[in-house]
Amino acid sequence: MDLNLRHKILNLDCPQVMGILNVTPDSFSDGGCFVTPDALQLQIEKMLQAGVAIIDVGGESTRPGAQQVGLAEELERVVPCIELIRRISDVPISIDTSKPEVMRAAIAAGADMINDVNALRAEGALKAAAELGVPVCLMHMQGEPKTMQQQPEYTDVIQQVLGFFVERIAACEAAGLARENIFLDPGFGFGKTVEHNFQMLKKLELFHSLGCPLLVGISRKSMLGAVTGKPVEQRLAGSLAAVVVAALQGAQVLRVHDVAETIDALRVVQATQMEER
Ligand code: 7PJ
Repeated sequence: MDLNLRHKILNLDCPQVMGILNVTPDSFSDGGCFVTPDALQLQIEKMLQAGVAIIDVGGESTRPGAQQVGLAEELERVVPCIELIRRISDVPISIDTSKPEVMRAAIAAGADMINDVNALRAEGALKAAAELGVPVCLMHMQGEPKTMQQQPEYTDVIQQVLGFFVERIAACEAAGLARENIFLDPGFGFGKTVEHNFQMLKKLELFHSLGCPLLVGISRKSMLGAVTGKPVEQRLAGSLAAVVVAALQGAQVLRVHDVAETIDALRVVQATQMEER
């Protein structure tokens, strides 16, 4: 299975690494790290050198309790960053946003894909994505970032997330998006308890049933802190273990902070999987 991005074709038969590039002053694990152009460029070069498949640029933190960011400010954060990456590389870029205006500006600046934690539910987002014609990632979230961790509740988290995907895929297809351009992401930590998150990770392969490639973001998340007792800056080993669990169940794209380490871990997984999926 190949994914057609504007700047490259990505082979999804082996797991690919999406590197997180947060240009926000308040992200939970690396907020404020890359706000100067030099620090930003260094981080980009580090990811490129490690062999990142996609760089995910985000200008609005969606961590629990995070404040929303205005349109002008989000544009000001992400557009120069995308332009900077484009000046030095043709690496595929995804834009982590829920705002249709940011989607359009980001694609115009050189991004190749839309990553929306709100699954294109904002007014105008479906239309923008359909017109732009690029691949999209639909992530599941219960509630909204400000309040989503207050009391997450499901009778069956996997079935309910699958039901959400069925509805969003139908909405996307009705709006003119091609199904082969849709990634699904169960949304670890987005309106889920630690138990919900591990139920989803344990049975991740069930999410393949809709025929779309899976994108998984677990890197450094609090579910890992809950079982290791480690603060966010000490969750690399936990993150790698989680990535391996996801990759063994066929997750196609892994969204991570630690690109080089994750690529090593995935190479080891791949060495044990000689036949193709
Ligand atoms: C995710 C995301 C995720 C997708 C964030 C963080 C919080 N996009 N954006 N999946 N998480 N697709 O980086 O931990 O899990 S922001």
